[in-house]
Amino acid sequence: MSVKQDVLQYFMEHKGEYISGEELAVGLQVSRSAIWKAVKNLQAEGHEIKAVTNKGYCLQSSHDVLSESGIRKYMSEDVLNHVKLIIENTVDSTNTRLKVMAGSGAEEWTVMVAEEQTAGRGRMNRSFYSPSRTGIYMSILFRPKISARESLFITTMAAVAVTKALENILGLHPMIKWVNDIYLDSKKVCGILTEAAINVENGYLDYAVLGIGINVKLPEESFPDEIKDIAGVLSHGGDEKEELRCQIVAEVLNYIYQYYEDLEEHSFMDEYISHSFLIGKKVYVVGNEQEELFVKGISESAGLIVEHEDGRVEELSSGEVSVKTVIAR
Ligand code: BT5
Repeated sequence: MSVKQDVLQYFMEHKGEYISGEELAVGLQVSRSAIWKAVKNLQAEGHEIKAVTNKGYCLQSSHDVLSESGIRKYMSEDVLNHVKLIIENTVDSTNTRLKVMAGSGAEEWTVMVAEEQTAGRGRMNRSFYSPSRTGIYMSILFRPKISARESLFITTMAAVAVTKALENILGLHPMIKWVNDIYLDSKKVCGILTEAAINVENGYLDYAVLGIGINVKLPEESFPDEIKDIAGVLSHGGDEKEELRCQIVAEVLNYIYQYYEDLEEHSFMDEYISHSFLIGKKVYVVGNEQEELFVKGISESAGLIVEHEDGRVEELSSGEVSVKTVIAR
């Protein structure tokens, strides 16, 4: 661990107490100036650390900052060794930023996490509301040797990773709404957007940028009218877990790393299907609200298997259609 991480750890163990620079230096066996530098860096990351003459430093009790040291603490060894983590305060869109970086040769496993997005994007030019400090907006750069068709499995892999991470950390039971949304209590708490560039010479991807947006807490001003009936959050405050957002980012990366290793095996598809929100429900295709379709299942190629009113069974491809659940009408 770095001095910065050690100092943060020490603060966490003595939360609310004043600790002198000297005590820290002796306790961690580093120089006073190293402590001073670490504290400055932690403050710059957004940790609220109060410094009072003759008393020392004190980590204020409530903080949930997305920091590199906070996230790294919860990463598996493999992820720690591979990820290049970039933390930003405000960006237009982490996907947009990472796509630009990908075009200039950024390495696989470059990960950008932001506190806020001013132009967060969903599929088909829809927007993703990304207010400051209450959500997680993260993107990961991959350079897999797969075809465009296979890139769909980056999205399904991520959906399972988010679901498993939320189960592990918060004991929640989120469901996956085909193909890229995560639902909790019938509200959307997470959206996933995978964007890719194809190498036209060999038909493989040049890169893929996987973007994940999660509503962790209710935004200060609540959700805007357009989405207030759709959007949900993971936590309604109260007894909140320490460093919740950092833990979620790290755990999502831990699962993605594991699944990505055998992306072509689609080993996560069983979990994807067993967490399906739509199977057994009635849906309609956006743009054709007249016909109700019954969802029979999800195929191995991640298509939605639906039964038409006349009994005809069809497999819908996520690239072509969006579906919505039928609310009793
Ligand atoms: C998505 O698209 O849900 C994909 C969202 C991906 C967001 C991440 S954040 C990091 C990375 N950087 C980006 O710029 N994007 C990615 P889609 O399935 O098309 O859903 C979009 C629709 O979800 C909108 O039209 C709204 O109806 C709804 N929506 C928008 N913001 C939401 C929010 N915060 N929570 C829940 N629903 C939302």
